[in-house]
Parts: sequence; structure tokens; C-alpha cells
Amino acid sequence: MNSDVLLEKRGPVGLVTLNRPKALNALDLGMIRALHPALESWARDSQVKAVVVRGAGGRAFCAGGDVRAVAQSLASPAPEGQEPLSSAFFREEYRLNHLIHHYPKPYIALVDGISMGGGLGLSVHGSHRVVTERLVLAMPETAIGLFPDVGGGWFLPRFPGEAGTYLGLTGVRSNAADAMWLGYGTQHVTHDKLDAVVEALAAADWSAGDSREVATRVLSGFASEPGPSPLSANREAINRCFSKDRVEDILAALAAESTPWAEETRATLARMSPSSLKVTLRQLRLCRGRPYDETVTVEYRLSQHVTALPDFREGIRAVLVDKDNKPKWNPPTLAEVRESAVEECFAPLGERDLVVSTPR
Ligand code: QUE
Repeated sequence: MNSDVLLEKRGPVGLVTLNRPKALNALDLGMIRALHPALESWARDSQVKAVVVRGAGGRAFCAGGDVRAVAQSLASPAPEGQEPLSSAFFREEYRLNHLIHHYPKPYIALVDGISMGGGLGLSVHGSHRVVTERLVLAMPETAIGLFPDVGGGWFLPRFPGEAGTYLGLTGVRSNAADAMWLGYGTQHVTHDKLDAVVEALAAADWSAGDSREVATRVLSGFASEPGPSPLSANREAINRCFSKDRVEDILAALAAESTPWAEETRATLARMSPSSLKVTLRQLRLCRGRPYDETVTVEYRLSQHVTALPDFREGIRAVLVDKDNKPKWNPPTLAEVRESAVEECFAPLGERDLVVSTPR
């Protein structure tokens, strides 16, 4: 039993509480290893009609994967006969995301507070995402020398227009109204109603038809309007600038806009790992429109190659360890990132490739 993940049955509802509030419920390998078998067993359990996932502590749903532990493990070789954390962690995280993606029952994430990186992996693949006014949504991986994983290649291109390209490259935060406009949120419910939502799901009549429809009906009973989306107000400029297939062309298009938003966006991109930006744009273009299962294989390859580059350890140092937020990227400029180095990040791993398929 892993106390970082609380598991309980509330009548017909399998309830998961991510319980590492001091780390903003960031997902580590132990939590993944507790969650996967529990979700599998609830999928087979005919008494369980739906799964609800939430975060403890009131500040975060889940702030990401435990990338800090992965970066630390890269500093010393794994003990003889033991798999390195950098290969086990991403494989098991992506397998968990894949289980959620194809989950046979309603999977309802109550996304209240911070949801970044791995937090999207635990929510975006399910059937329902209830977002609250406290939502802070982001895919901030280019800030730590990584790339938008946990399905970013699958879900970012499915956001309206080029919004996913913009969010994946800049790591910019979205609020609840933005999340509803993106299609990430399926219902907007205020924070104070969440306990009542869980109770209503536990008390619902799940025999009354399709269980996804039952879940939607219950959640809709608590829903309210999130207000206007600031993100959608910039959609035309986002589409103009982020439709380019080279990062340099995106920067040039932003420069030509000459608006405060475009200048701020240019400044944001200038702080991100140049290698990550190039890998990310290529990932998003390559994966656009592909079935999810194929993007998992691409992302696992990327996870293994990109974490071996110097920017990943430097990004973790600057953002999560020393917190100086002054990473020294290597190479330091877009012009110095070789196309061949970007391409190598997509190379197959042979026997170590992660191959998944859709369950029948
Ligand atoms: C980019 C990221 C992550 C991040 C910050 C970034 C990420 C992640 C965390 C995080 C935050 C708080 C914690 C923790 C981890 O921050 O993936 O353990 O307590 O997990 O800019 O990708």
C-alpha cells in the first residue's frame, strides 16, 4: 500500500486521491505502480461503474511527473541488473496513460488547481475532466529541456487551430475558461461543489443506461459558466504565427505582429531550451492526426534521447533544484541546434521500443 495514492470504493465509484500535497501531487514511480493495478482491477470489477481521480491538499491536481528524481538518477549509473529510472519511469507512466486512454468505464478527473505535464497524462486521456476556477493548466516541459510528453503529441494538435503548438512551445498557463475553450475541460464546476459531485456520482443510478451518459448528466447538474477565455481572444494571432513548421519562422512571424502579446510570447520562447523547442515542434507536426498508440512509441523514443541531452539536467537544476530560473542551454541558440541532432531524438530504440496496442 502506497500512502501517496489513496484508493477507496464509495459504492459504485472507485475513488483515487493523489496524496503527495507537499510535492503538489507530482507523480513518482511508486504512485504509478500503485495506480496501474488499482485501475486494472476496477476495470474488471462489475460493482465499479466509474473512477474519480482528484488531488489532495487543495492546491494541485498534479504538478507533473517526478522529473527531478529522473534527473538525479541520470547522475549515477543504475546498480548492476537494475533498470535505470529514466527508462522505467517514462515507460510505466506512458503505460498508465495508455490504460486511462482506453479505459472501459467513465474516468472522471476533478482538476482543481495545478495540472501540468504528468497531471495532464492522468486527466486528458479519460472520459471527463471537471475543471474549477482554481485551474492552472500547462505543458511547461520546454522550460526544463524536455518536450510535451504524456500524450502531448496526441492531444496538443487536437486543440483548436494552433493553440496546442502555442501551449506546447511556450508552456504558457491556461485558466478554466481557456481549458473549456480548448476542449480539455468537459464541465466547469466551482471548487466548493466538488465534494457534492463525488457524493452525487456515488449515489447515481448507474443502471439507467450508458455509464458515460450517466456521468455526463450528473456532472452537468453542477456545471456553471467559466466566463470568457483570454486564450481564445488571441486565437487569430496564434494561428498566424504558430502554423509555421520552423521555430525560427514562428519567431519571425511574432516579430512581424508588433503587439504586446507577440513580444511577450517571443520573450517567453527565448527563455526555453532551443533543442526542446525544435524537438517539440517536430513532435507536434509528426504526431498530428496519428492514432494515440503510435504517438506513445514516438514519445518514449523522445523521452530516452531527450533526457540524455545536457538541457534536461540543466533545466531541472535551474527550475526545480537551485530555482534560479537561469538555465544555461547547450547549444545556447536555435541556430546552433543541428537538424541531425533533432532527428536523432526520434531514432527507434530497437528492443527497448515501447509498443502499445488498443485493447479489444
Ligand atoms: C516543467 C515541468 C515540470 C515542472 C516545472 C516545469 C514538471 C514537474 C514539476 C514539479 C513541480 C512541483 C513539484 C515537483 C515537480 O515542475 O514536470 O515535484 O513539487 O513535475 O517548468 O515539466
